[in-house]
Amino acid sequence: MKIDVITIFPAYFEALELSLLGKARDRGLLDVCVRDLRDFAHDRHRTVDDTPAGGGAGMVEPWGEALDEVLAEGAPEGSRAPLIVFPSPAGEVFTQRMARELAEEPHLIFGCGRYEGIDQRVFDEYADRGRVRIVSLGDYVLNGGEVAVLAMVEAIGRLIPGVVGNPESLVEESHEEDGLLEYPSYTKPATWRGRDVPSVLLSGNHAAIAAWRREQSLERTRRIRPDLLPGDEGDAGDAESVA
Ligand code: JBH
Repeated sequence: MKIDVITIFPAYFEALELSLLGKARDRGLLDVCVRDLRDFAHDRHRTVDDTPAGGGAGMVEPWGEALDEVLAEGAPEGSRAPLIVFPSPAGEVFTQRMARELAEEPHLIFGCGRYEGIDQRVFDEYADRGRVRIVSLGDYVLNGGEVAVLAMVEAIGRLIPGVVGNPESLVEESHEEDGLLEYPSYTKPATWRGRDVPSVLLSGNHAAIAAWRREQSLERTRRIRPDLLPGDEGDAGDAESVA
């Protein structure tokens, strides 16, 4: 998968050199290219604010030129038109379902705007010419799209085949499998500071363990995220829509 990121803070994306995604890049599974929006500014102060001091082209021009350049380069696979994603608190909420959809794309382009947003005409221009999605990480305020894009790239990147070594670990997680929260996990030793691992987990009875985990998932979901349960008001109840 090819991922292009346009940002005024390229340093945020150094984190993508670490850990699993860094390895995926080394192995050629993921090709991430981060570009500085300021390289497309028209003045020597490299202004990308919406009202440049003393007048000028403003912010629309740099966005247009940066996106045109990325689009002109095309994606190696080239088959499907790239999808442009703009993080914004005014977008549709990013979910595991959306991560799965985006993981199927050969080429994603992320445009990181400030909280105040990007000029509407930029969205309109590229929606006319191709595919655009405006996506929010959640109902809280960030200063800009960078942290949202980091989260999305991690959620999407780990779904690319080969990125996570054991594909089974992809399913047995909150929001996957059945759309419920994950059950509590325990490791060794069997007793730590007087706290025991629940005895059923040491019983070797796989059916009993599965039933216990299911009950724990349900109880947790009821208590913390009742909106995820089937039959809840709103559309999040159906496992497919959350998971
Ligand atoms: C994007 O994804 C977002 N969620 C919350 N705040 C934001 C601020 C700027 C860009 C977001």
